[in-house]
Amino acid sequence: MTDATPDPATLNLDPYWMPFTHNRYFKQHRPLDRLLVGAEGAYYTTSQGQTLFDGLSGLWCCGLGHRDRRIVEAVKNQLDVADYYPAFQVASPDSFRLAERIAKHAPGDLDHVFFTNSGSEAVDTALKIALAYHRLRGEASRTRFIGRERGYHGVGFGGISVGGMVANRKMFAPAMLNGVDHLPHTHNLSQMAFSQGMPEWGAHLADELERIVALHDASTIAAVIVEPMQGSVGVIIPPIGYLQKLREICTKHGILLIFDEVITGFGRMGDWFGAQAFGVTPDLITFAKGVNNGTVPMGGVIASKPIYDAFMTGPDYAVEFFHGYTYSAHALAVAAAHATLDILGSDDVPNRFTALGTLLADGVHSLRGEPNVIDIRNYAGAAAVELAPLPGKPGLRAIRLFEDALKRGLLVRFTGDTIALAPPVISTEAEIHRLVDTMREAIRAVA
Ligand code: PXG
Ligand code: PLP
Repeated sequence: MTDATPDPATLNLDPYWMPFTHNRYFKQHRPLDRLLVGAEGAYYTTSQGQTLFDGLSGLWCCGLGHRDRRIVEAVKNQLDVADYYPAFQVASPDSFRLAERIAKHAPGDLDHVFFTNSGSEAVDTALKIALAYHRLRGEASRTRFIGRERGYHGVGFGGISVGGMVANRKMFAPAMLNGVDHLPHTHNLSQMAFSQGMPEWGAHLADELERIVALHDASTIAAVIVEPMQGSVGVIIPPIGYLQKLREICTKHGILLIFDEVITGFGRMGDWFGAQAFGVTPDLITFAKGVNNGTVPMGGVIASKPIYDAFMTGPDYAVEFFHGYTYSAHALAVAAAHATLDILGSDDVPNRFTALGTLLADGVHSLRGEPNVIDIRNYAGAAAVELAPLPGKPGLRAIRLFEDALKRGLLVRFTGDTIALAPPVISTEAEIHRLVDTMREAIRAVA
């Protein structure tokens, strides 16, 4: 806190409309331990001077930990050179180089990168690319998107239409994209509770796509969009063989497969992308968050060569894709991304997430048998502990756990009654043990 920072105790909380937050509760309770004033390594500092272990790497975005000097220097140096370059009709060499580097690590023939500023924008961009692609190829009837129950694809109108989190959609039903259908989600406690890694049960749920295709006819479907691992809804790991089946069915029917890798991209799954971790190559990948460790807003879409090529028609002086953002490939975001990719490579980050995942898995699965724990899930650098809801009050037990854990110096994320964990890759073995011990204490405290 600098001298110019107002005293948190008298701070006016009212004008800031907080995103995805219970504003009235927050502002009435004035939780000073939830006012963050600093970040370093795997920890935040609160306005009360307490340190909090960062159990979700920010909101899944700071996987390398906070303020790695190499990223900090890169952004500072960029500011000494240029603050902003327009993105339309001009670009910096660094933007071209960044696209080349990201394409190099993308799976298969995904080799062209379109930059956005968030995951939500990346999703809307990918959906627009899919629609335009089919139209350019003379298949303008392919307009439907297939999402998945419990999916999270951000908060744009496209993203909530294909998304499957009911609270995010119900208010906006009249403004949804037309013709969207949804695959069933793959979370089934009676079949897969306490699975370690990928559940063995559930690949057959991908066959639902055949039913949906038969219902609507393939000629009306543009794309299927799924998160390889569902993050926001509480870490739902794909069943063995499930994503492969989706791929086969999409290919068979000429439907594009979009992997929304906003959470799974850039190391968290133990590989550069979830696509490689799970061994399935989509046609489009959306990314954000980890691309520059959450340092400056950035997202994007990686498109396969055939998709990019389909746009490259018409007179060569004409714009091929009428889409873009003022801040696409923002100079500071690009600088942070180059430094992040350097670290991902030089520090062997994807493999270290696999190693961290082993520690995390051993730790979280030891919570089995603690009060009200009804499921534990994990894959590489992500894990979740699901609690039985309090009767008639879904979500309240997790809120209580969240608040109890904060008092013990641990910041986690809850969704429904599930606690999600995704610590930074720099976490030590002792820190992971401490994370699990704190979870155990908090679970017992709210029992
Ligand atoms: N797609 C996926 C798969 C995401 O996880 C988005 C799109 C949207 O990205 P933006 O940058 O527009 O927020 C996301 C974002 C959580 C949590 O607690 C997850 C996200 C965002 C905030 C919190 O799990 N995912
Ligand atoms: N609204 C207005 C009036 C604008 O002029 C612009 C961009 O020029 C936008 C919205 C879109 O903003 P962005 O490019 O940051 O998404």
